[in-house]
Amino acid sequence: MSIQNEINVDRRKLFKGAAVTATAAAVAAMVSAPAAAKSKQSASKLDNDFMKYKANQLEVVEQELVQPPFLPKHDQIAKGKPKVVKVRLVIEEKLIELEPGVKTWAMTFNGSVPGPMIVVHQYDYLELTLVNPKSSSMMHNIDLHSSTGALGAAGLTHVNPGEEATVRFRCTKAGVFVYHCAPGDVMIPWHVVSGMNGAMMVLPREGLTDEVGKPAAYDKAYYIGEQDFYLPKDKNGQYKKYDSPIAGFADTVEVMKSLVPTHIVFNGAKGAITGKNAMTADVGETVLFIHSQANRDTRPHLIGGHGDLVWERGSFADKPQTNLETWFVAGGSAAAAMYTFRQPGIYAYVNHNLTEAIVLGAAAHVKVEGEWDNDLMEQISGPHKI
Ligand SMILES: [Cu+2]
Repeated sequence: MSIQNEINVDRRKLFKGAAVTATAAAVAAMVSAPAAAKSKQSASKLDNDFMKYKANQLEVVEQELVQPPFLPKHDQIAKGKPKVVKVRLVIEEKLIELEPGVKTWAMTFNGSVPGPMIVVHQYDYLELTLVNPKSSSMMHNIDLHSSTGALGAAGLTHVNPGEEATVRFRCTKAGVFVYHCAPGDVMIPWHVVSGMNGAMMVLPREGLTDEVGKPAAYDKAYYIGEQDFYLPKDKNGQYKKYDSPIAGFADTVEVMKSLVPTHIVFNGAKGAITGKNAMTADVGETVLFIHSQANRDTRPHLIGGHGDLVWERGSFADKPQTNLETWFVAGGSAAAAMYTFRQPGIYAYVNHNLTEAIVLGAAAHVKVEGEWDNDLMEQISGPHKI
């Protein structure tokens, strides 16, 4: 047995919870040198042609963020060297209407629930300025799951009302990721379920690829942010109203503890992505749907369509799954699904816990125009008496 193997055997014993004897402690000390070398080696794996450029050598571009379900203008295939992509998120605490007559205090990035989608390419830097206007009533920050570093930048971005902070990080992982406010303790879930979250897409530099590695471009992309809300009710079963976010804090936490949401909606309100605000596509167009849920598991389904390619857990380093009927989004993550529409009509895009979709609000529409294909579906006989 080599020295390295002996060390490994002894490490396993150590981790099995054997009492730490003087001998074991000595072995642990011996282990530290090779372990350090190993970690240095794996860290260096990140080095590549793109990582050699540092932020001060790169072009700086500002990304104009837009309200969901839309994405900011972006190239699917990166051009040239990485860039420093600057974005500005302005916090806004505001009353929003979840359904007619039912208002709640939301905490938002740029005024929308969810916050805007940010799009960069792998190895770009994101330089994010978080602005907390004087008009806010409390401190906020941002934890970006796309970033690398303790607390996902949350520890570097605590901003009190009247303050702003800027953080820059290298986007080393390609995929779709959640970001959210995380000010500490019970404030974390409260801010998150008050709408203070969004998503970011880090595209591979060569763009997306299918299950066999062929390019997989999209004609358009939409961002659906799903949000669970926990609204307190009075003795008569009516939703309570509060003069400020903090006034509803204690009652809301009590409802949150039940883990039973009163509303589960897409883009901040029941029906927000239906009717004149429905997503649109033409037959033959390929659409990328990005779906985030910062707090709770969900399961998107496109009624009458499929997920041709689905990055269910969000990582673009993994091959997409193909032809899924429903896909799973773990709470605290985002997923991407690509579909080429084959038939016209109004498609419902839902959380396929159908109570959550139909009763609580997690449903949207895609209006698709084009020629109907009878070969794919045809009514042979309409409803008539048996
Ligand atoms: Cu916050």
